[in-house]
Amino acid sequence: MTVESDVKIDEKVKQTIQEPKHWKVILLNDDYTPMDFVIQVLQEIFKHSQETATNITMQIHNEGSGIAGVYSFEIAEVKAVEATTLARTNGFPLQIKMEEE
Ligand code: TYC
Repeated sequence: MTVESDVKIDEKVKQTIQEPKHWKVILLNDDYTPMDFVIQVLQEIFKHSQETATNITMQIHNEGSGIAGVYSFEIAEVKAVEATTLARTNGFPLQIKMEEE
């Protein structure tokens, strides 16, 4: 004896696509890293103009910290490492942190 049955599969696949999170790269003030070096880092690594790099540097100097840029986690991490490496190579204690937006 054979039993036949038609089974209908009514399946909905739930798919949610998450936008990648944004990460702030934040530079912290210290007493030893020269202003010109911070301006150079903001221009070379974070692609700021001379003017915005100078403004951000002054903000860090006066208020304690400032945002260098906002990126995906991977890009933020690479830029933070590049900036830290450049600072250490030059003997400066510049501190950089990342924060989720
Ligand atoms: N405070 C430093 C000085 O007077 C300048 C400075 C700016 C250092 C920004 C770090 O992230 C920084 N030379």
